[in-house]
Amino acid sequence: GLNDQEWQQVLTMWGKVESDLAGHGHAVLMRLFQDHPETMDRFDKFRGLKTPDQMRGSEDMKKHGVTVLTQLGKILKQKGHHESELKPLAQTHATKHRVPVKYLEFICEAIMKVIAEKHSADFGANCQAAMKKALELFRHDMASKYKEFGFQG
Ligand code: BLA
Repeated sequence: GLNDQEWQQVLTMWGKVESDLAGHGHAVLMRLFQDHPETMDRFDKFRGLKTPDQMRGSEDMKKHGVTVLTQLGKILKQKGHHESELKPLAQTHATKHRVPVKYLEFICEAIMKVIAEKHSADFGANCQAAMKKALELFRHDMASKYKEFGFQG
């Protein structure tokens, strides 16, 4: 797990993400779909988006970005005691959206990159390491819940 100082670094940084949740969320999804185009196939609702310009202009993508980062923020704020926030998310992702653990890793990488781009001055090595640990914990716990729902991920 993370120690108090690491959680503090994570949540201080998250405060900066929350200053423009929609902008960060949209950038994360743009980055995810650009680096790993296959992840887009999970989304029926993004089927019509073919070009980066269409993605940039998509209100739907912006909205989903807010959904993603709002839920992730709720989880991070539990500082590891996130069972009740994580379980319903793992359930839909295992049984309905069928999102492989590998894709969770891809989006976590995209989140790290977007924070690094938008907040380079405040995202030093220690803070990066803390955020990476928090996202690894999230993924690890999602993966174990996946198994409880019978999805190998
Ligand atoms: C939907 N994803 C959702 C929802 C939430 C999240 C809260 C709506 C409620 C639900 O269906 O459970 C949350 N999504 C997250 C979080 C992350 C995220 C916390 O990406 C990452 C930190 N979900 C993934 C990944 C993909 C994904 C990596 O985690 C795809 C590559 C897909 N999420 C996905 C899909 C939906 C969804 C397809 C349904 C979207 C819709 O049709 O509205």
